[in-house]
Amino acid sequence: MILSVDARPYTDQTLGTSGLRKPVPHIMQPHYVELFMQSVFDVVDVAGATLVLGGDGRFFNDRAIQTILKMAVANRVSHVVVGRGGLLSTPAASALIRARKAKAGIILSASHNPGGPDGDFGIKINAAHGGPIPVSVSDAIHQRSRTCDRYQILAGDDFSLAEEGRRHVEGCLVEVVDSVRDYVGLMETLFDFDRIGDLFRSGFTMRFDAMNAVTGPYATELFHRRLGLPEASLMNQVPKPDFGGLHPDPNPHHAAALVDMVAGRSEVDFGAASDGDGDRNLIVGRGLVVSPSDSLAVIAANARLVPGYRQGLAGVARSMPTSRALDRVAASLGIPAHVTPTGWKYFANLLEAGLITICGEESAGTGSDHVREKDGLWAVMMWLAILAERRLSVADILADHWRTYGRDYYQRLDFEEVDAGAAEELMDSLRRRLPTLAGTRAGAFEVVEAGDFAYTDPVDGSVATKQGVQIISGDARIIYRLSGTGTRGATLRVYLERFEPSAERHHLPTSEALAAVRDTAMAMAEVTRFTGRTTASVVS
Ligand code: VG1
Ligand code: CO
Repeated sequence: MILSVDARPYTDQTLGTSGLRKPVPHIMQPHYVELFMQSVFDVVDVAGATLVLGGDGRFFNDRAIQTILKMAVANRVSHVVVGRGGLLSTPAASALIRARKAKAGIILSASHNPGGPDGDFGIKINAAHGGPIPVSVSDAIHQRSRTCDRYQILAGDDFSLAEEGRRHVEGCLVEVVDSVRDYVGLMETLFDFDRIGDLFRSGFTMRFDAMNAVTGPYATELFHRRLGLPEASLMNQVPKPDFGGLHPDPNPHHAAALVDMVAGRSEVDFGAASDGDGDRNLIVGRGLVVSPSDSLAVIAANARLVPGYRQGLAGVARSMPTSRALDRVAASLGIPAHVTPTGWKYFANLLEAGLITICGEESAGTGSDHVREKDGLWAVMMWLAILAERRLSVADILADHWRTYGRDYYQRLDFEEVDAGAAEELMDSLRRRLPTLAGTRAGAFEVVEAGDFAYTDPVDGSVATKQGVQIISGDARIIYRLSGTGTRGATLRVYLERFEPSAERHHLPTSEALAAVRDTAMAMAEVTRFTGRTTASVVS
């Protein structure tokens, strides 16, 4: 039986950089998920459509997925493809949307944010191309949610998601699929598994940290069962609703155990980790953590060594705050390098139009045209494939890269949970001073260009403004922007970058190489005066 339920609309269902994201107690308010999903179903017009549904297994994943399934049936969706146990990584969901020609995908995740009853929950909506919906659609969903006061839902028992299978309910086919199989099949089309297996057989050692999140089952199948990595080389590979208390953000701060083992004590050759929903990656070598911006540049420079990319790259793209290391590779390959605002939706358009093959962000998201999302395990596979071909250490691959292109020292400072009003004031104050900043000097830093990043999408013509304040001084660059994924107060991100052409100066600790840029960045925006902070909460 289909019920029609009346409820009072919520007015705060805005979609940020990556969908709806809220603290768990907030999202568990009566009818909150239901009204949001009804708005999605109304805007996307799902009657008769195929949908893909799954999540990263965090607290409330199991409840939300039942609600959404029952609402999908009530809204006359004709086919729902759902991951077994309610699990799907973000890149696996993207692949399934494309393979099944679904109209949309619903991914239950707050990505790299902590989980558990006091953590965060999120709902990401993807389009038929497999990537995040464009801003025009997320705006329409938010608009609809402001007045949506009734939703349709199937009354009855929960669906069993424990085993693969198909069930028809009220004209809707609910199909539970293996969450991993299709994804690993896709990896097989891109990589030479035997060559990577040879690398492991040669004595090369690795640790992969799934951070108790969704990539555990994927990593077990891919690295252990298919490529022969010993199971003991996998860490935290069983998904847990609270991520075992870990914060599943693969950066040196939150993946400290892995970083200490590989980069600190040099106990293994290669370490990698991914985030809550499996779209980010961290790459670590003996004695060093690879900066995500460098990782992107190395992957692009070496892509032709990998079977899936033998024919070369159509173009590449990075988000504006990502370091310019990628641009140097593109210039040397003679291919276009696009610069987009933060968030994968912009890349999705470029990928869809065939303008780029590989793209990435400084926040440890890297991906290619095999899906329309960033893909953590794909990035790890790219590194393994490159290491298998070149048989150099991670440190030597980087040193060689920097010798060829120069080194872009890079660091991101996150000031988390600062007062939202104060953060806005800081940005407003900077924006007001932009016209007068060019030509000013702060120590060695002479401002050549100062602006607020705006982007016109070459594919759909949409315009995004106020995407981050960028201050450029020849070889150095400072960027300020506010996070669109935080759920408590505001998070100010300050990005620091300096190009160093000379190989003799490629071995400085990053914080030392960027000390002067950091001091300038703190002073120019008066970070301490506005936020009360002298140091960042997280440095990555
Ligand atoms: C952050 C990152 C951004 C990334 C986004 C979604 O956004 O900086 O690069 O695309 O998270 O990642 P923000 O607005 O907080 O800086 V995830 O792994 O949600 O899917
Ligand atoms: Co993520």
